[in-house]
Amino acid sequence: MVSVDTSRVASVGVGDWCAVIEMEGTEADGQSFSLLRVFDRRSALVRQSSGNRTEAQVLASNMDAVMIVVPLDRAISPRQVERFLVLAWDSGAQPVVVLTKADLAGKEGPDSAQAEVTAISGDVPIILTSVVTGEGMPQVWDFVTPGRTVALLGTSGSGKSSLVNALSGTEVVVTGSVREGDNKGRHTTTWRELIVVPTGGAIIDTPGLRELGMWVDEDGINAAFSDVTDLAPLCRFNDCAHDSEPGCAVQAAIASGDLDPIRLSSYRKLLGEAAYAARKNDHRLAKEQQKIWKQRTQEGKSRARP
Ligand SMILES: Nc1nc2c(ncn2[C@@H]2O[C@H](COP(=O)(O)OP(=O)(O)OP(=O)(O)O)[C@@H](O)[C@H]2O)c(=O)[nH]1
Ligand SMILES: [Mg+2]
Ligand SMILES: [Zn+2]
Repeated sequence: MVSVDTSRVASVGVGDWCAVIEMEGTEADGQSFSLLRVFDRRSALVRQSSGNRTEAQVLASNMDAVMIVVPLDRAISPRQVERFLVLAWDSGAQPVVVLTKADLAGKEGPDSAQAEVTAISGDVPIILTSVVTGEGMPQVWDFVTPGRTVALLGTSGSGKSSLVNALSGTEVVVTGSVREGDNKGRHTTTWRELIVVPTGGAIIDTPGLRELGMWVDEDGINAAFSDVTDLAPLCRFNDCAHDSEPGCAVQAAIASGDLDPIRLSSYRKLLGEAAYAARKNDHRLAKEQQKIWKQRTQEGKSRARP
């Protein structure tokens, strides 16, 4: 038995690098450690906690890549994949999309799924896999080379734990069946776990996420929507809102069919959500906003005066 006393640090999560000290003679049947320090994270997957909406929850940290696991046994939800991509970009690690269950996708399925995902993921690598046929597994291995850590992100039943087992060559984590009818998972994995796989790397398996509160700053969203943000510098006005301003490159791309208008509305929606979360959770920011609104109201009033 190994026991760890975490009372000295504020928070510690899967993937964190820590300094520990071995305690003597405290555990009769094993080793006992006291956690002294959690080192700064070089990347972190953070979401708004679902239970307590005012708290950020670190799902995994210090990973090199985040694999967004998208199953092909059900329809793809582009808006959900977009959210996963924002979270992955925001983490500071490299995003990768892994399409799973290629064996269940039928003949045309993989190609159309790849096209659908590419439309929202841009240059992010996409790997088509099946743990049944072994397809795509070498490409997954390439991301889990010695010393590298990969975190898996996706809905329940998407095949995250199955990937871990396929990489390990044995059943190291439990997998579950999906419900008939909607192919949804049953939340088989209930905790986050780091598993060292035979390739020498490590994988962080996570429970399927039901909802994804945005706890990200604008940078993560801008990176995930580079198809929109790359166009902004081409707009005639620096502060273009991409509505009906003359010379708007974003609206021009929509008119020519180069940009799906849904991408612009998703981008705005997520920015709005992130700003809302920040306002709600960051008191200092809230105060600043109040000041700005007050100032604006006063300006409005003075402008209204004759
Ligand atoms: N046919 C087929 N089934 C797969 C594949 N990958 C996973 N599955 C099945 O999909 C179901 C769900 O897989 P899991 O690996 O438990 O999914 P998960 O993402 O870990 O789910 P949670 O732990 O609930 O978040 C299981 O019945 C797996 O056997 C695949 O490549 N092909
Ligand atoms: Mg699982
Ligand atoms: Zn514009």
